[in-house]
Amino acid sequence: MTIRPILTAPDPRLQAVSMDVETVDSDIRTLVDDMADSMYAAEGIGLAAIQIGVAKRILVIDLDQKEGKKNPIPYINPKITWASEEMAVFEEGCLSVPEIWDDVERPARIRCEYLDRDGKKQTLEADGLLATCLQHEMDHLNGVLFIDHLSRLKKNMAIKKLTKAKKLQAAG
Ligand code: K2U
Ligand code: ZN
Repeated sequence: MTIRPILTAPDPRLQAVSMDVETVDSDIRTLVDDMADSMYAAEGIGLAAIQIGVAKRILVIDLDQKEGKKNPIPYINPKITWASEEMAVFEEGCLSVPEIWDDVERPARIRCEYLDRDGKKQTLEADGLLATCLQHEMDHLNGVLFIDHLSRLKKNMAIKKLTKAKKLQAAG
């Protein structure tokens, strides 16, 4: 059980493009477990490895958290192979963009390929919150935050608020 600190914007490390995992081995499985521990500690439902400073193309998502039941699903080297023309809007937040929430429009349904924790190839068709969360997390793997999808004005306001919060946090 290792809870690792979650990077918060503004932080240049969150803009890194993460690298594919070559081999799904025990080190990768330990990283996946640490990601899940860190996500639960922050009361999130999804987390990308870059959010704990590791530039590998790995996500963990758990939409089923009920009464302490945990079912963290790892997605290693995830790729979107199809996205619907139909769009959906969700109010998004992010553990790396604290205290900011806003509507983001994304494809309503996606098809995704990924490796599971045994390195086995899986395919998935997702809609609803899972489709949104997968796309949000896969943005992280390309150094993109949900605020990058907002208007210039809203994004600049968000960065100003995040920068001020970081300065106050550093001042103690
Ligand atoms: O990257 C993240 O932090 C993942 C989000 C999951 C998510 C974002 C957008 C749409 C669907 C899911 C967090 O794990 S959950 C949202 C959140 C944000 C701040 C604090 C607590 C929870
Ligand atoms: Zn996020």
